[in-house]
Order: sequence, then structure tokens, then C-alpha cells
Amino acid sequence: MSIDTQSKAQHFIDLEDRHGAHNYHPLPVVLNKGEGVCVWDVDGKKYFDFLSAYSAVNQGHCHPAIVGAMHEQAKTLTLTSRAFHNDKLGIYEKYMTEYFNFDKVLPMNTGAEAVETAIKIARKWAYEKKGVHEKEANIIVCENNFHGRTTTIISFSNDEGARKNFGPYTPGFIKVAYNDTEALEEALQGDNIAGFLVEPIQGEAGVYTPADDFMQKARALCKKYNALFMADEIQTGIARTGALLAVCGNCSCEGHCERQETYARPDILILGKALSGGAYPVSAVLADDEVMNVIQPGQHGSTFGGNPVAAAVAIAALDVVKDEKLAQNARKLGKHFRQRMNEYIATTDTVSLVRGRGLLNAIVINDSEDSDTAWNICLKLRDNGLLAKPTHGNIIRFAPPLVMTMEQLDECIDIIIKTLIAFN
Ligand code: IF1
Repeated sequence: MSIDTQSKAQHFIDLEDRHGAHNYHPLPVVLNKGEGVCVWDVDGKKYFDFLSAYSAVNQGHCHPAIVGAMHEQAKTLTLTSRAFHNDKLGIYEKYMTEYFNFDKVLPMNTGAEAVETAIKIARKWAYEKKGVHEKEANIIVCENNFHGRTTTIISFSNDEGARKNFGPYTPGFIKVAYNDTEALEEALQGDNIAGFLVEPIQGEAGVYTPADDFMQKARALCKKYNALFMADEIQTGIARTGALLAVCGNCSCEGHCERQETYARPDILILGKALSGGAYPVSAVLADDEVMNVIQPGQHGSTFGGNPVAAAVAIAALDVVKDEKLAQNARKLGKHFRQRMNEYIATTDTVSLVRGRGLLNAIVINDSEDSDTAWNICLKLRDNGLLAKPTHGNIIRFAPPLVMTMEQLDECIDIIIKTLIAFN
């Protein structure tokens, strides 16, 4: 890097530093272009993207079909609010409910808003359908969850950084250990339980994958105790883990997998991120009528939720998932990734393990959580043309766009292993 180009990137970093709130600590790289599985920095250097904007760009950067749909719609009509109808929302709602096989969809914008929506629906259902005492509904959540950053959601986080000094906290949440069916059953026997809110794989916690049958067992327990099973698939959904939804279990379906015996069908399904292919904020909550009908006019909503651009973008994004068989590709490439990483891990002390499902994977660096080894590895990966980010100090998440080819993946694994060997 010449001094000139160094100062070019530094210029943009300095601008953010001076004028933006310091609520992030990004890897020092400044991007200005993306296409498919790659992004480019302001000096024209090309990188493989192994974060995919936290799984929002599963379909690859600037997918022409998604950007095209967005562009077309943006030229015609962008926003009506829900005070009036528009000619795209109903088409989108029909498409979504058929795609995921639920009676109804409630459109929102960000993931956190969709989680808030699910919480509100579950509480209202508990009071109006289950007969829970007013103001006393409890929702069971998991230790080390990540569901977003609103004041209610961080109230049941146990990440000090996300939570501390943002109180007073919203009551009505009970925490149980993740992947612990006994703890879940005990909690479900408590008073006034509305439902169980869970990530099928805990992303922020370090791509922590539960037992293969945990989701099915959790679903069965919720049914037994008349509580809603609520799956936050904001990060795991839309083909990321090698199936359309992670709750589909061991099945490479392209559409809903109602007939699959592994399918732990949620009572409330929460989607975001890749629902938009990363082009535009789109989130959604799906449920059947007996649950969704507790929400009546005036009781919930959003200015932008269900706007025509979002509707057009989401349809295009989900078309791509099916047309390009992204679930199958994620499943095949994910297996190959873990196999090659495991072969490498057998030869080294630098990495203790690889885990994940489909193309949502992480490696654990064999060093303490407060060491900066994982950060330094990510800086070297950047120098070698691949972008990834540490989580929880010693864990590196690897989640490339799902449109990657096997040849590209092998090239990427070569970069990763070469980089790791330099840390031996
Ligand atoms: C940030 C992590 C990923 C999510 C699940 C809801 C939301 C998220 C399962 C909220 C968001 C993001 C947000 C991003 C970092 C990121 C993340 F590292 F924190 F865990 F993806 F891995 N449910 N996840 O993962 O969705 O409101 O952001 O649209 O910087 O907060 P949102």
C-alpha cells in the first residue's frame, strides 16, 4: 500500500471517527463496491466477503434481479404508508404466506422490530386466547441470546455491553440454558407462560449449534404446555444453514418443508436480513390465523413496513433463493468447508475446532477470550484478500454469500489455512 492509498482509506475512517457515534469497532477496511461473493475497497483491492453483512446478503452483493426489482419499483411508487392500500403489498403477502406456508404475514423493516412484533403478538395471544392474567405474561428465552437492540430486547440479553446502563429493563422474560430441554420443560410448567423465543443456532454467541433434535423437542414441549414456539430465523433463515429455514432440520428443501418429519414448525416465524438480499431493510413475522388474528387495526404497525419497494425486493430475493438453489449449495459447500477445516485442525494447535451448519460456520482460536489473536488473524485475512470478523474474542465467524462456487470456496479455504499457518 502506498502512502497515498493509505491516506485515501484513512480519510473515510477519520470522517466516521469524527462525525459518527462510536457504537462500532469495524475492521479497518473501506469498501465501495460489491458484486456476488466479492467486495472491493477504495483502492480497488478485491476481497472475498466472509461475513455477508451478518447473513443479509445470502444472494450475493448487488444481485441484478434484486437490484433491478428495487429500481423498477422505486421509479413508480415507494411509499404509501398503511393508511392506504397499494398494488404490491397484497401480492407480496400472498407470495410470502405461500412460500413459508403460514396463513398470515405481518411486514416490518428491521430484525429487532420483527422480534418486538413477535413478543407483542405472543403476549396478546396469552391474554386473549390462553387466559393468562393481565400484565403477567412471561416469555422464555435462552442464555446468551441475541435478538436485537431495542430496550425490551436488551432487557433479556446477558451481554453486558448490550445491556449495561440502558435500564430500567422490561420485565416478563425468563432465561433458560440453550439446548437444555429439561430446563425448558421446567420453565414451561411455570405460571403465565406465553411462549418460547429461540434462535435455531446462536449466531452472536459464536455460531453455537444445539443438538440436532433440540428444535423438534422444544416445539413438542411448547405444544404440550400450550405455549407459542417462536423461532428467530433472522440470521439462520433463508437458506443460510443449508435448508430454507434452520427449523427445517436435516432437509435441503427449497420451499417450506411441511411434510418433512424433521421440521419443527414454529407458531411464530421471525425473518429479516436476507429476506431483502441486503438491498433494503425488510423483516416479517409469520403465523397462522388463530395467533395472528389477535392483532386488530390500530394495535401495531410501522410507517415503512410493507412498503412497495420492500415488497418488490423481498419477492425478488426469495425468487433468487429458489431459482439458484441456494439452500442446496449452502449445504454442499458447508460440508466441504468443515471437512477441509477439520483436516487442517488435526495438524495444528492454532485452531481448536470448527462448527456450524450450511454456510454459517465459526472456528474457535486456541487462545483466551480476551486475547487479540482472532482480531490479528482477521487483519491478516484482510491483507490476504478475505474479510471476516471475530466474535467473543477468540471466535471467527465464516459466512460467505450462498452464491459461492466450489472453486471459489477452495480458493478461500486456501487463503484461510495459509493465514492460520502463519500464526502457528
Ligand atoms: C449489530 C450479531 C449477527 C440477529 C438475530 C435479531 C437481530 C439479529 C438472531 C436483529 C441481528 C446482527 C445485528 C448486528 C450484529 C448482528 C449479529 F453479531 F450481533 F450476532 F448477525 F451475527 N435476531 N444481528 O442476529 O436484527 O435489528 O439488526 O435487523 O451490529 O447489532 P436487526
